[in-house]
Amino acid sequence: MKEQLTALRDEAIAVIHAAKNMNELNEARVKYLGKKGPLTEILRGMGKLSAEERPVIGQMANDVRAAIESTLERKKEELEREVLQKKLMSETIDVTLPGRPVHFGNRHPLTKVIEEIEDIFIAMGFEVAEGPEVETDYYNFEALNLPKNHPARDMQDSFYITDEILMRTHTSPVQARTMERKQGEVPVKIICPGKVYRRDDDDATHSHMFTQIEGLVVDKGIRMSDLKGTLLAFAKQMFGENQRIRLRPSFFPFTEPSAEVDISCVICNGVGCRVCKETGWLEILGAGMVHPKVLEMSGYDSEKVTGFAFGMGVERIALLKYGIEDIRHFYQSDLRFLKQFSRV
Ligand code: FA5
Repeated sequence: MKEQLTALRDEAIAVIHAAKNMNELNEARVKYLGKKGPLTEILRGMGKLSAEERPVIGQMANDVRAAIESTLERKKEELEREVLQKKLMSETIDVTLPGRPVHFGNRHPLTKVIEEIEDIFIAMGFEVAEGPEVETDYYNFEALNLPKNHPARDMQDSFYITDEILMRTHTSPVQARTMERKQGEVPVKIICPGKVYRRDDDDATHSHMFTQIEGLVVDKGIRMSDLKGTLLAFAKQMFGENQRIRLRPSFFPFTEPSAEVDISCVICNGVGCRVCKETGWLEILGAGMVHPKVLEMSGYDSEKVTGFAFGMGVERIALLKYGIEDIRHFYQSDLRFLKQFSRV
């Protein structure tokens, strides 16, 4: 029996040492110390031993159990250390590795231009107003002196939703909405940036959705020269001190007189080039003195107050500002295009 115990101890210790992980170690514990294990078997057979042998074998069995348990314990600690070591190794941070670059986004070039234009007008005392993109026929046309079936409605081909509701074709309805809200109070001095929609075919200079900035000033004694001075100040701040502007007679049903406003070509400085079609001038907006009928319809006495208004196409201004050749770049979400504006 002594040999059996010694052999059992040696075998158990060898198996424990060979265990590669906690599972194998637990299997060894159950195998050698479990209720059905060989040690329990030997202890059960002790009854057959003589009275002298029993304490000796009993003591030896206990020693074997203690040896197996302490070997198990040491092996367990060893395996736990190994697991910890592996974890530490896998989580080691190499502080000498180069960092991963962080990609910063940047604002869209149109947003930048809108903010720049807003800042220029805010500094001149204008407030920023807003209006809905889905607009009623009344505000988009009728309140601007464009009754139903008026031929000038053809100037702006529209996306209708119902007979009375459409996507606004310009930011001018905000003029009427603002004047109505102010209930005859002066001064009115607002700009309104926003998206507008027209059934225009997309090409290098046209888009079916584009951005306008409307301007409206109403007060006692507002004259055409105020309009001209305001737009000249804007052009100089936007494109440089040497900028000149010119007003050409034009027609809008909501202004009288009306004008198209050109700036001297930013590419050739007015000499004449391909961009300005050799004229030296580039058209950037429509403007005029608010039509008395429009003032009256929105609750102002056209005998007492006058006003000027303008509406500029922001994309066209951005094209000139950044020398971009095609308006469609603004809407294609091409990162190669957009990233060029991260530092401007
Ligand atoms: C208007 O929309 C008038 N509401 C402007 C106005 C306001 C006049 C207040 C008088 C008083 P017009 O249709 O010309 O006018 O458009 C104004 C500007 O929008 C144009 O000068 C041009 O820069 C821009 N624009 C017009 N159509 C397009 C288009 N399809 N794509 C991009 N820009 C456009």
